[in-house]
Amino acid sequence: MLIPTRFTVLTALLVGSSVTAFAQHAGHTHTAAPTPTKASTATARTATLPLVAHNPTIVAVPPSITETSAFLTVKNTGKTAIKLVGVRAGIAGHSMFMKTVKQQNMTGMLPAAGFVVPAGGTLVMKNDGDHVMLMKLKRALKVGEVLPIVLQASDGRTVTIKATVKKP
Ligand SMILES: [Cu+2]
Repeated sequence: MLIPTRFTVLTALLVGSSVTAFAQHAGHTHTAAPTPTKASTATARTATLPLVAHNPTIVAVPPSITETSAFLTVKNTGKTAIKLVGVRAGIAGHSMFMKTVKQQNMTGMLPAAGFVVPAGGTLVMKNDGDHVMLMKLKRALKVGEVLPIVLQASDGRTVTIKATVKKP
């Protein structure tokens, strides 16, 4: 997949970066392994995806930074594969899936159309792999607060994940 030339993350994030091929962002700098916590998968309306989230985390960023990333592991407890095609969060004006790409000595991110969670399997979203980008944050994040992130599948089903803001 080619990087759209007018992709805003690129122009916003390449300032001050020595990497020119890919987007980079502050949310990717964390290396600490988060401790597992009990995950909540929230409110069923009509069709809730059979996804159980583990350790859903939104990376804390300073108030001057208006975008961050979110990481979590989701287990598909259903009998069919789930294709995640959308993500949204009330805290962010724009949310999207991204994947980490390594090329030669450069690491960066590219937009991802979606991720598949195999039946009975897990999808790991982490700082150096697939992840969620939360852009155009509407206010400063507070460490420890819990914010909902909605994942949507290709069949329209959704699940709301409650993610905790944590320092990198
Ligand atoms: Cu990213």
